[in-house]
Amino acid sequence: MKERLQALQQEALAKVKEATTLDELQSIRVSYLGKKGPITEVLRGMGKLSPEERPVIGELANKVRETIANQLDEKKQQLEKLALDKKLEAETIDVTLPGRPVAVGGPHLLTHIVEEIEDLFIGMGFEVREGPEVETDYYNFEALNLPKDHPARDMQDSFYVTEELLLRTHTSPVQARTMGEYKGNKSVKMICPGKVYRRDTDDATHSHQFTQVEGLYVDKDVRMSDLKGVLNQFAKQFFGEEREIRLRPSFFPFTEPSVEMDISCKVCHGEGCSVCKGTGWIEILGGGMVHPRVLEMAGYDPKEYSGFAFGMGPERIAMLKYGVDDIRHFYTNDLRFLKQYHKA
Ligand code: 2U9
Repeated sequence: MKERLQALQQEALAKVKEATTLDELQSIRVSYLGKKGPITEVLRGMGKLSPEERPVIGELANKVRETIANQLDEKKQQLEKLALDKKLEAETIDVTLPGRPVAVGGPHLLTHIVEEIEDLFIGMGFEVREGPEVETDYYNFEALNLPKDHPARDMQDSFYVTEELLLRTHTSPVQARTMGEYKGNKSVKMICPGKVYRRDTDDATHSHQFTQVEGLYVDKDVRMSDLKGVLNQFAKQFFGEEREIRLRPSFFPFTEPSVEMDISCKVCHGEGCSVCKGTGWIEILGGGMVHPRVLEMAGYDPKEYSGFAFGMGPERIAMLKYGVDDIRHFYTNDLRFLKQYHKA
């Protein structure tokens, strides 16, 4: 019995040594250590042994089983490691290969323009505020001195959502809301950039959707000269120190008096050319002193407070600065156009 067990151990260990796959190992395990294997058979036949032989053979059989099991485990680990090494080697990544370029987008030209305008006004102490694009009739019109019968309220000019709600036609309601929030006893110095909507037939200079940046400064003793100073500073910083400005009288329902501002033509410096249509000047924005009724409606006493406001269209500004000839380029998403303004 002893010899048989030793022979089985030798035989099994030789097979383990020679095995080259995990499957082979598993079949060795089953055939030597399984329920129907020779060692189990030896243990089952122990009853036939003499009481002296039984513990000796029992101990040896267990030792043989343990030795074979240990060798199987060790070999299994070796084979697994070998398989892993082989896999890792096969899957090696060549980190020196050049990567595939990822197409990266960039901010839209209008984003650059609006951010540049924001930076200049932040530098002059203005805060930037935003508001809803779907507005109430009250904030879009009423609070801005555009009563029910005003021609600008014609259904033709606005996109209505309901009788009382519409897509804002300017960003002025953001300023009316801010004044309301400040409850008539705090100065307001803000700009509000954002999208606005008007029912219009699109062509090279008109769009049913465009961008505005409006500004408002309300405080005690704000004058027209403050408006001129701020806008002059803006024009020179944005378009260049050499540019001159001029104000012309105009009309807006929410400002009185109202003005339009021109900058000197950079091509002819005021002489007159095709860019400025012979006038030497190019219109860039409108503004004026906030109408006393607008102040009053927002809760500010016009005897105590005064203010200036202005508004500009970043598309028009971008068209002037970069010579863009059609406002539709801003919305048709032609990458050939957009990519020209991606900053490195
Ligand atoms: C409040 C009071 C007054 C905003 C103003 C303009 C003049 C103006 C146009 C420029 C080109 C609109 O984008 S555009 O078509 N805007 O000329 N905007 S004064 O006046 C306000 C705003 C808010 C409470």
